[in-house]
Amino acid sequence: MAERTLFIVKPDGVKRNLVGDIVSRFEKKGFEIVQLKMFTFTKPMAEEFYSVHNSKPFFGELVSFITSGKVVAAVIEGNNAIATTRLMIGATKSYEATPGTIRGDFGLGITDNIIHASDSKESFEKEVAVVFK
Ligand code: FUP
Repeated sequence: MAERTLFIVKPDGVKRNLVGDIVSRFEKKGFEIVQLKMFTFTKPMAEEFYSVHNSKPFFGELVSFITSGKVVAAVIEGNNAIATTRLMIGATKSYEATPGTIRGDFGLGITDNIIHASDSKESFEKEVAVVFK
């Protein structure tokens, strides 16, 4: 069933010139790119985007990192988009992510883990409203 999700290449991915490789993986997998944009998160946008984590000890670091440089956000569409995209990005801790996934192939960090992707329909709807408003 066609479904939409959102991914964001984080500031570390943009700085390391990984945007093309990452977008290409989703295109080659068969997803349609519905929206695509480069921008820099403001602090209020980042706090809203990550509000589910606002009581966590790493919240300040997370907001500081995501606002530290340009990001590239995409809405993509295809079968089972949310779960399939989560499989493609890999585990949160890049050093534990399976090789073949984006985090598994390109990084070692946790906060700097290259890519974000919505983890549910509710997250997608909330996140897309923040990013593509
Ligand atoms: P994910 O959905 O895989 O991006 O991971 P989470 O929703 O669990 O975490 C959101 C973001 O918080 C992660 F991308 C990285 C960051 N994070 C930390 O900085 N430190 C932690 O201990 C856990 C997560």
